[in-house]
Amino acid sequence: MTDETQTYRGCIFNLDGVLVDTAKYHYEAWRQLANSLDFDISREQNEQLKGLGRMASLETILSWGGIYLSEAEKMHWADVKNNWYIGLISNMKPGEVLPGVLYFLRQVREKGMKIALSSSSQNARAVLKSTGLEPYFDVIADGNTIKRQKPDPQCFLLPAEAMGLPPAECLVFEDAPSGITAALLGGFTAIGVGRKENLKQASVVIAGFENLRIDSLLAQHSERVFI
Ligand code: GL1
Repeated sequence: MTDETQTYRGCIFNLDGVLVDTAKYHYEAWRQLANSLDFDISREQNEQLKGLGRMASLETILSWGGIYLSEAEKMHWADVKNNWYIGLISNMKPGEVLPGVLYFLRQVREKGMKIALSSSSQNARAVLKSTGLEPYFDVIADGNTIKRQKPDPQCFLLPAEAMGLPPAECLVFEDAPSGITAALLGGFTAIGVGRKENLKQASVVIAGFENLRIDSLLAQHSERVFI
């Protein structure tokens, strides 16, 4: 049960690189695509793809390689990359959930808060299933339902609405700078997951979920009083 003084009643989590280490598989598959077109992409460039959906990622990568493709060719390469990615995630196990995530999700549940996923990936459900995370979520918004690219706040407004909560009562956990901007534009409190220098706009930045207490996060944001 949430108590009456509790400001936040829901948490919205990004997936790739926040709850599971799938970001490395996306990078591997995108890199394989770039290599097939005779160029390479670096880890630094890959950082800039964070938060972008499939076609927007492809467009960005092609522009780095100076490659011009027809719409039909782009669809073809997006499918090729997706098949590689699906191959890479097909053997994912619960052990690939990032440290501390399960314990944190349980704490959120015990607080009586709702839990939603917000991911630009169309493969989000498959990842949740193979890692055993799916039962923790009340709401799943993914690349099949979210149509606008971050920093548009649609990616968080949709799951908040589906949880029946206003943005002011939700904490968003996000690793992409464009996702932090999206959360703030939508009126959410943004918790950055990763390195402070990349996530300057976030209210708080955490390195990950290991040893993280929901109570201490709620205490840090208790200035917003729920009426
Ligand atoms: C898409 C992109 C990935 C990544 C995710 C969001 O996933 O292809 O590189 O940016 O969105 O985390 P997918 O192809 O699975 O829809």
